[in-house]
Amino acid sequence: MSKVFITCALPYANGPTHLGHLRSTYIPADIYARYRRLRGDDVLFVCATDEHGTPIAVKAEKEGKKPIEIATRYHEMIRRDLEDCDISFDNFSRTTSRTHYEIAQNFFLKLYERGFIYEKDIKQLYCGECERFLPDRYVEGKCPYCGAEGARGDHCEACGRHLEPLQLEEPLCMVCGSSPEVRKSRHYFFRLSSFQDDIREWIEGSDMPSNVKNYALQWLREGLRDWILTRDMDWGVPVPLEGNDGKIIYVWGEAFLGYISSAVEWSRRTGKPWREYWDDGAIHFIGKDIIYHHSIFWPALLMAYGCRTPENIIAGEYLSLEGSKMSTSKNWVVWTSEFLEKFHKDLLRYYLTVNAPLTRDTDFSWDDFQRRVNDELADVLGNFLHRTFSFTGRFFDGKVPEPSGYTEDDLEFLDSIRDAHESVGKLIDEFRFRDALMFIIKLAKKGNKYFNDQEPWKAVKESPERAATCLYLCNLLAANLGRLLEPFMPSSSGRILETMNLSGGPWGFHELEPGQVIGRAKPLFSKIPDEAIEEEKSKLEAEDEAMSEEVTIDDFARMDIRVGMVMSAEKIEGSDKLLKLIIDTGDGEIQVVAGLAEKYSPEELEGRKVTVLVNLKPARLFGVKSEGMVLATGKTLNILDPRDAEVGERIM
Ligand code: B3M
Ligand code: ZN
Repeated sequence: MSKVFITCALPYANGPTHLGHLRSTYIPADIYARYRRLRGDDVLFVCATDEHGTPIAVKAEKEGKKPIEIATRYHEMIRRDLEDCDISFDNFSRTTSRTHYEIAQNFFLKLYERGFIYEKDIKQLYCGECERFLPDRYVEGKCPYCGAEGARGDHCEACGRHLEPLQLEEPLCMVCGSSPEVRKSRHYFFRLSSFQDDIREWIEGSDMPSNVKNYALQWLREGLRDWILTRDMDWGVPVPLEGNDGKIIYVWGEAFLGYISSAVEWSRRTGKPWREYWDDGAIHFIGKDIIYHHSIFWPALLMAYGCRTPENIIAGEYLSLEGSKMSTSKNWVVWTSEFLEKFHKDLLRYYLTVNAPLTRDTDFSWDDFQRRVNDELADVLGNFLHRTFSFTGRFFDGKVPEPSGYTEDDLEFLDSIRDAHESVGKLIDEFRFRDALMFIIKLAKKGNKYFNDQEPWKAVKESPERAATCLYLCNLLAANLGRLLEPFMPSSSGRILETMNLSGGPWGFHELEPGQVIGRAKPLFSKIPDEAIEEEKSKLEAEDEAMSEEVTIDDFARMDIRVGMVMSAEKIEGSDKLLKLIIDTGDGEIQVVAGLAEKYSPEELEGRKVTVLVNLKPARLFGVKSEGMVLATGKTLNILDPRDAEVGERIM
């Protein structure tokens, strides 16, 4: 028996999970963890939500909430999503726990004391309006490489390149929209460059999958540069050194410690030593976008600390949706919770596993999902189990019959049942989850063929002992299928074994006693009707239309644009651009924050008619609620003046 420390990448607590997360990381990790437990290994399987970083802080600012409120909301949703998919974590924590803060700060201090962290003054973007530095996603601008608008301070979505805020052309503050200036600030850097040789040696000597190895070696050839480890922000783990108010540890400088802090929590609860699991080997399951972080940065941090590096890194590639890249901002995704409202979790675990090897990009398509569930789960696996159980019920009084006089065919069939656990186990050991699951389906297919060839419905009248042998072997296969499926589809596995009045057990071939009582056959996998798939497809089509550039009459009609009257106007403290307006819309007043202060004084606007979009989703600007939008020209800021119209009239 060996110990193993298994982790999943920590999901950012800024949104619920979707099928992409499950496919690349959570389902494969869970298959592996369950399998190792069945093998009798001592498994510690942990995760947590990653609750720092600018996406959460920016989202909080937009919603007028505290970052911890956003993080708590999504922590709960993510926890539920993963539980609902039967992901069997031993502990699921948060990087905002007190334990995590302590561990992350101690780690930072130790690296500092050992001389692996040094200080340096660097230039940063600073927003004078908001009086703060603008890290990562607090700025947007034009990408210097591809020219795309809306590139973020850390990343360009259009060309996929990593960016630094200072590289952006025409940068704008994401909070107030003004142009930031460049200022100096003191920061802490990690000496990543000095681990070049050690990391290379470690990668070359490891058994990591080729996608991880090849990426890592390519980056090593390009040469490692030191990493900035701190940010000027208040949302995060504070830098644990004197004189650093307003500085935090960069999210990637502490998130990894979430693996450890989650394990420490588990140790406190169970009294078992997490460190022994780590020292026996850690296996990280991640998505391919963070291979750099896990294969270069994290092991270097561990080396600097003087701790064992991970044993393996398994990186799942991307999942697209109906042929297009998934995008949460465009709602081109299938959310886990929405999926589970309609379909059983095991259908998801099944399809996302058999769809393609983990090391290849693949696509989620509703038609293909339906086809595989209907053809493989219902027609092959479900059918085999159903006919076996109902035949046993009808002709053998619901008890597994006694076999006798094995023929060549019987023996060959028996052999394939006997060898299955070993073959499937070997594939799982190699992280080839798709091949492992397909092996099981093929075995069920073999079961169907055997059943057809033996024709027990005839034999039961002509030579009952042939029928008994056939049904004995079919039940034996059913029992073993039930156990083989446990890592992949734990809930269905449980239902198969329950029907057979069996319980799960260690990984390996299981005998079956004649006389075992088999319960009534219930259909295990039903076919997905076309209508259910059509419904999902039309939901996506609606998104697709919403995404297209053209606006339909209906799109336009959804906008409630009216003639309004400005009842009062005042400046917003701290902003040269914004005014707070109270506008009469004909049926009630709304409050609007408008960027008109550079053109109009409050007095000039009071009592004037304006054109205003009244059903805009409310947002907060400078902490002030805004429920609509006053229409004006882009550069010259001239309001569209409907002086001849009545207040409350709709524009259409
Ligand atoms: N929170 C999620 C991601 O980049 C990130 C992972 C952290 S793992 C230590 O996919
Ligand atoms: Zn600003």
